Amino acid sequence: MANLPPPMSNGIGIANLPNQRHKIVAKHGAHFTVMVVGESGLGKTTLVNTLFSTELSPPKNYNRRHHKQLDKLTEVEIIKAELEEKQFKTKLTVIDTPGFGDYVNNRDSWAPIVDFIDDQHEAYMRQEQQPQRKDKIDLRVHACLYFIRPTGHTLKPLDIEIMKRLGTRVNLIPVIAKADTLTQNDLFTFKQRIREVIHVQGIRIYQPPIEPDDEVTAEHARILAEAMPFSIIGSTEDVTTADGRVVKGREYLWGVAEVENENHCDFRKLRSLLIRTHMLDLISTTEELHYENYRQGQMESRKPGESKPRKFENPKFKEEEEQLRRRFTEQVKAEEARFRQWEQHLIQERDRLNKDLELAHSAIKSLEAELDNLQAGYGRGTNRR
Ligand SMILES: Nc1nc2c(ncn2[C@@H]2O[C@H](COP(=O)(O)OP(=O)(O)OP(=O)(O)O)[C@@H](O)[C@H]2O)c(=O)[nH]1
Ligand SMILES: [Mg+2]
Repeated sequence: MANLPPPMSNGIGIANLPNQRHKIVAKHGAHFTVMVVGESGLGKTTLVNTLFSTELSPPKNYNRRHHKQLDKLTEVEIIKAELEEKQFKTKLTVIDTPGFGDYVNNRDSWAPIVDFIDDQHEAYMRQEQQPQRKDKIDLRVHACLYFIRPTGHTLKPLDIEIMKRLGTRVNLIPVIAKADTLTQNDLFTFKQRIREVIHVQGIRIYQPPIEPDDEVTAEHARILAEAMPFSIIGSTEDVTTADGRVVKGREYLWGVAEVENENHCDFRKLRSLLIRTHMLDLISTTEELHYENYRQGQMESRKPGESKPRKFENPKFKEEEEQLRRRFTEQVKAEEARFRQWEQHLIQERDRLNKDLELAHSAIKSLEAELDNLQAGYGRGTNRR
C-alpha cells in the first residue's frame, strides 16, 4: 500500500499546488483552445497557418472542419491538432472566425462571436450537471486573439466595444495585425496609444502573472507584458534574406519582413506565451475566473433546472436593448434635423433661383422693349427715304 507523503515542515503543502496542477495536466494532457477574432482581411487565417507551419509542424492528427453555428450568422472553422513536447501532450484547437465588416453600427456581425464564447461555457456547465461527467466536450476558449488594424492611429470605437465585451469573458490578447506595414517608430507609438486606450477604457486584457519568487519567469512575464499588444507578421512562405537565410516572411523591395525575427515583430513572444510558458495559466484562469464568472452569473439569474434565459429577458440584455433603442432614437432625431436643414436649404435655393429667374425675366423684358424701340426707330428711318 502506498504511503502518504510525510507532512512538510513548513505548512501543509499548499505551496506545491501549482506544481500538482501541472502534473495532473501533464498526465492527462492539456486541452487548449485558441480563438482568433477581428475585422475581415487582417490576417487571422494567415496567422493560424503560420503557427502551424512554424514550430508546430508537423502536428499529429491535424484536421480542419467547418462548424456551422445554429444561427448561421457566422461560419467558424475549427482546426485541431495534437502536439507533443517532452512527453507533454496537448490537444490544440484553433477556432478561426470570419472577420466582421469595417463599418460602424453593425452589432450583428460580431455578436455571434460573443455568443459563441458564452455558449461554450453554457454547454460545459450543462455537462457538469449531468450524472456522467466524464469525457465532456469542452470548447471553452482559453485565449482570444483580437486583431487590430495597423492604422497607426488608435483603437476604433468598434474595437473598444468588442474588446470590452470579450475581456470580461475570456483571456483577451490584443495583437497588431500586419506589423510589416508600419515603420518601427510608428509601431512603437501605435502600441503605446493602444495601451493607453485599453487602460482608460478599462478593457480587461490577459496579464501574464509575475511570480515574485521566480526571477526567470518574472522577467519573462514582464517582457511579455511590456510587448502587449503583440505585433504580428503572418506568412507561410519561405523567402531568402539578403544574408542568405531561408525564413518564413514577406518579401519587399527593401528586404524581408521576418516572422520569427524579434526585431521585426512579436510573433515569437506570442507563440511562446501560448504554447510554452503560459498555456497552463491561460487554462486555469479560464476555469477559475471566466467560467466561474459565467456560472455564478447564470446561477443568480435562473432557478434550478431552468434553462438559459432568453436574451432579452436577461437584465444585462434588457439594458443593452434599451441602450440600442436610445441610440436608435437619437439617430432618427439627428437624421430628422439633418433632413429639415436640407429642406430649409432647398427652399432658400428655390427662392434664390426664383429671384434669378425674375431678374432674367425683367432683363429679357427690357431687352425686348429696347428691341421694339430700335425696330420702331428703324421703321421711321426707312419711311423717310
Ligand atoms: N502585409 C501583410 N499582409 C498579410 C499579413 N498576414 C496576412 N496578410 C495578407 O492579408 C490578406 C488577408 O489575410 P487572411 O489571413 O485571409 O485574413 P483574415 O483575417 O483571415 O480575413 P477573413 O477571413 O476575411 O476575416 C491576405 O492577402 C494575406 O496574404 C501580414 O502579416 N502582413
Ligand atoms: Mg480568415
